[in-house]
Amino acid sequence: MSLTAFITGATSGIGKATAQLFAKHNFNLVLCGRRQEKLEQLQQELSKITKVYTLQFDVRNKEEVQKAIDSLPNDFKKIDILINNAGNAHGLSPIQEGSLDDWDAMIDGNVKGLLYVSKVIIPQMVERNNGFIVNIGSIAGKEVYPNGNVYCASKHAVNALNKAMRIDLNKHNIRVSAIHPGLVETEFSDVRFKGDSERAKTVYQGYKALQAEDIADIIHFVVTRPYHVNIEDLIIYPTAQASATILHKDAN
Ligand code: NDP
Ligand code: 8X3
Repeated sequence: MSLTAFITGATSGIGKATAQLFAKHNFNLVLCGRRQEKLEQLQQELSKITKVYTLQFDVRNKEEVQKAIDSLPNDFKKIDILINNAGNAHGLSPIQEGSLDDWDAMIDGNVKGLLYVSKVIIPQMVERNNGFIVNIGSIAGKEVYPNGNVYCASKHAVNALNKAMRIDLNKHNIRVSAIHPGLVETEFSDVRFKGDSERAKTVYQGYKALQAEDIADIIHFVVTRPYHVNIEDLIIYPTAQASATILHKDAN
């Protein structure tokens, strides 16, 4: 029987690539995001190859999260794999110049949103004594870089929660892993720079950045190990990147 994967932030980037890859491998999919038209496009594309259900909600709104997950039809209620991927950076400025709205968006989305979704889904995994949670962190959750302040804090929280989940869920036979990418070319920088696509483009110029498909491939590897194998976490860089702050541009 096919496993069901529940992917937050499936409307673009890493989440979308993961949905596309998992569909090819016959996972049933619950795909989540705020942009309804993107969810519909994915539903159309992927329901040709697997069973797909979409849920439109904002992870920052705990009532919406609960209502959306409660509304799942019977065929999709049993979630085998939760991929906590939804998140973004908002802004890149010294802490004394940071915007409170940006800070709220990052703490509420990247940290509290991940918790709200997990809180609704974990009990069924505990009850079944089986399940897998993949948390998408970042190199920003392992290091702090200039002007990254609150985004880095939010991803350090994801790193801590990943460890916390593994400890607390250990006796319930639930696997918990984190993926910590470096620079991945997605809509991430467009969002960080609030639609300034020229500035966003420069982030990925002068070297070959990771692509969303590279990370999807790693996520698929992690969730397809035998059940007794649990990868704690993985850091993945583009070859041109050596740390959060060391990037070799224009090498060729
Ligand atoms: P994208 O901007 O391409 O995708 C972000 C996804 O998250 C979208 O599907 C978006 O959907 C969803 N999302 C954002 N905020 C919310 C919200 N409040 N409620 C529901 N869904 C939300 O970026 P990436 O694919 O790059 O990002 C995915 C994850 O990977 C994030 O957690 C990011 O921090 C992390 N990451 C990214 C890296 C990079 O360099 N790109 C590197 C390391 C980690 P919608 O707008 O439809 O709601
Ligand atoms: C995204 C990668 O380096 O912009 O998490 O923080 S970085």
